[in-house]
Amino acid sequence: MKEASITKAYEIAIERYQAVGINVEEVMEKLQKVQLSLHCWQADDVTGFESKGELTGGIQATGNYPGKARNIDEVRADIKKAASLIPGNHRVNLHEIYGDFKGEFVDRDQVEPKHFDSWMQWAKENNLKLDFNSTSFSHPKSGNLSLSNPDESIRNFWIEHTKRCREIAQKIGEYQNDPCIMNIWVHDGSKDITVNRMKYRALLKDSLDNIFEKKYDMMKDCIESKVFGIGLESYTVGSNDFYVGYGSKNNKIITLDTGHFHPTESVADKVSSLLLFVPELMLHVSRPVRWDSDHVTILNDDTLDLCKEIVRCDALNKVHIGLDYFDASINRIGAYVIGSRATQKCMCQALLEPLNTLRKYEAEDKGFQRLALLEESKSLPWNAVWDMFCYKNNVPVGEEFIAEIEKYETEVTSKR
Ligand code: RNT
Ligand code: ZN
Repeated sequence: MKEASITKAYEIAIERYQAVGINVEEVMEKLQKVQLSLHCWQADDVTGFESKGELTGGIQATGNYPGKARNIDEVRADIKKAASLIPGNHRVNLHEIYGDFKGEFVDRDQVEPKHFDSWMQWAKENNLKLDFNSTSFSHPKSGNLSLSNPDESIRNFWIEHTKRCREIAQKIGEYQNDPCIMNIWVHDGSKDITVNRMKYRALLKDSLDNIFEKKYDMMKDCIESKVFGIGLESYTVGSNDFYVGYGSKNNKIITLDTGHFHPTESVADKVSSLLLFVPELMLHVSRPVRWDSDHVTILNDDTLDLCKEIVRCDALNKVHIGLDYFDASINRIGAYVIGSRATQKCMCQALLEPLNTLRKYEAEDKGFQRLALLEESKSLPWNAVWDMFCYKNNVPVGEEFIAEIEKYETEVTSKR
């Protein structure tokens, strides 16, 4: 797109927003600071480098679009390509199974910080920060229960794994001089009715208490709940109530995955409640279609409402924004870029909301005026601000990134 038309539209947008009390330059600065944590697992359908076995744990990547990353170099190259089409400076979210194991089998209870040395160097070279996740799925000991397994040897195996992951996250945080956000999600659950709901939850609680005994200063713990997994439909040990209870009692970050709630539940509405009781939030921005299908995030009401709530709660510094979807049916790098840019577009709109005026109307009980301005702000020229943001960040403006991805597909991924 031509610079002149981007600038012209931007100047008009500045005027329109000024009229409703918004300083667009300030919004641009705030948007620049919003970091996304790009989920490494979109590059290879949650396979990782530990083994090429089946994906288990009640999650599924459907589709077999050609060009999936097959090794660490390809995952890194694909993430770099995606990042080059996303404005701003971002983070990469690693799972333990993405360690640099150099062809050796390293079991989950044997993993060490050294397996992530090359990731730390790579991230530094590319001006990216890293986040981390322990991995309970796709392992012979995964079964239906990991941290809540009544079999002590299996439970201890996963406790050891998670403790090691926390140490790795701490080392990453120290190296990058920025806390590494470490998420714990375990798939534990039951396909059919269980008569032991309390027992497994008590075991999970004990395991977590044990895992969190050691205190670290350069990593932050988050805990992620879920409604159900495939093949684990009747009961989820780590339910929302379980983790909200655990997190508020133990001051842990709650991870909200937008695909992990009942379809009519508003994840946006949870932000304000949780932030009164837990220190921070982590998001896994996704798109559930009928179930936790992990479709590519798009600009829709759910994502928009979520971003608006973060801004309305003045919580940009308390919410870590990660993405979590794995679509294997379309170009995988394209999927990264669509979802990331969609999230940023929502954040851009959220930051442009004429909040002071809306709040003034609300204080004065002017319901019509509040609704009218909410409606009008939907069609204010936010896209001109977004285009300028992309332009200033030297990434393609608008649909221009499609051609870039096609080129990468022709030159790189189609040859895999
Ligand atoms: C699964 C959870 C979890 C995973 C990743 C791979 O339902 O959302 O966050 O998607 O850890
Ligand atoms: Zn998730």
